[in-house]
Amino acid sequence: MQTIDLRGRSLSTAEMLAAVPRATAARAEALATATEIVEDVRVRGEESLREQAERFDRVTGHAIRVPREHLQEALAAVAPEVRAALEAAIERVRRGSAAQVPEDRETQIGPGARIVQRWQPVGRVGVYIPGGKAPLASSVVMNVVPAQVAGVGSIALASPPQQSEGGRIHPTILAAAALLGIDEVYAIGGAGAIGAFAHGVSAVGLDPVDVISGPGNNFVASAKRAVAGVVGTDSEAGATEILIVADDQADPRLIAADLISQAEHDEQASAVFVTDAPALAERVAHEVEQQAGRTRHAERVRAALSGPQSAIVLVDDRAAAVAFSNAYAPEHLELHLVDAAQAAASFTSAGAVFVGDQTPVSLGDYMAGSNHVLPTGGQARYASGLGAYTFLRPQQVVAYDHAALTEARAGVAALASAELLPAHGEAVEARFAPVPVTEA
Ligand code: HSO
Ligand code: ZN
Repeated sequence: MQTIDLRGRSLSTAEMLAAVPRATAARAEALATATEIVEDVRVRGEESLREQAERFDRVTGHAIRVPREHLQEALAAVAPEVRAALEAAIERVRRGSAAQVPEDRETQIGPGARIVQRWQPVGRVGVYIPGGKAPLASSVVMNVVPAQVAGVGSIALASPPQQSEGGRIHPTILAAAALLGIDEVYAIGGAGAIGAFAHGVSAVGLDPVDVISGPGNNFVASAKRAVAGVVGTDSEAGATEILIVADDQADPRLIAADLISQAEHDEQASAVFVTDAPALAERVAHEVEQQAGRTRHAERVRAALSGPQSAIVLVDDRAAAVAFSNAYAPEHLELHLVDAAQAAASFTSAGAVFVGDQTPVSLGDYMAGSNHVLPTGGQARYASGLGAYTFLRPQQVVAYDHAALTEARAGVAALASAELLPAHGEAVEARFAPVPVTEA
């Protein structure tokens, strides 16, 4: 890992971001291809999906709509410890997500004038789970549970057909879906799945959804952009990021292990370590070298850690570490600080904050009860992770009686006339006109 020494320098946000630039995906090209794929699915439906399966997944003649028996077979075959872990994760994420459902609130604007702020679940959700480098069964939990907690009545899931599974979806993904009671599952991959969810494919019984969520590569993210305005989508998840802030009391072994844990996802993953303790920085660099050589995906990890998107960053003091972290707005932020619990309040821009050295990101990936679908690429400056609220729409329900309308009558008349929209005023006045006598 490169070391970047920012000590003695006062940098602007732009300069801090330039010091450790994120890996940029080739978005423009992917967007053009993804848009074509989505459009082809809209126009040609099942035929297009089968062609894509042959081309991208090397699978033909598979069941696009997964039969219920396949789900049950996968559930029966899953290792007992994996099943138990999935069940525990579901329970914990369900409890964590319940706090994300706001209470409806009624406001009395005046006597007889009521506004109820209610939170309405969307009707139907499509969850996409990729099949690439790792079969992310935990992502099934992280997407489906908040939708269920929000009260979404209809949830469908799609994941690519696997050549190695005879055209079926990865069995652990199927098992997770079955455990969650999801029985509408489709073996469709990539941008095609996003197009299918957005527009529906009647030949396979797939109705359009209202919101699409779930991780995916550059093409999946681009396809989500291509269907903007047709359906809602969760925020685009790019390559995983971890930023760790530590003081001189921290344990370099744990810091190295956590940096490597997220570098394991992707060559493009960012692992950033920020400290004001130069001796610790050296020990972390050494530990990373040692541990990276021993890990299963050593090559991928090395690529991620040696890229320009990963670095050890030396800063003057805590304030500078806070400034750097808030400017960077990482997907995951770990605080290895003696006063981590109090310090957490200063770190305002991160997808999720992991407090203290007993709270590693990989706990959050599976079992913490928090959600692991989090904003990457600096989106944490303005966006949040996936939660029950992703599937809820705030709506205002307005109810006035005649007396309350009388109170507002003059205001509507004045503003309607000022805006040259007299019919607006007349609509209110109609409530005050004498009832016309109809002749028999
Ligand atoms: N760290 C990933 C999520 C994940 N990790 C799934 C393991 N499985 C992005 O937050
Ligand atoms: Zn992870």
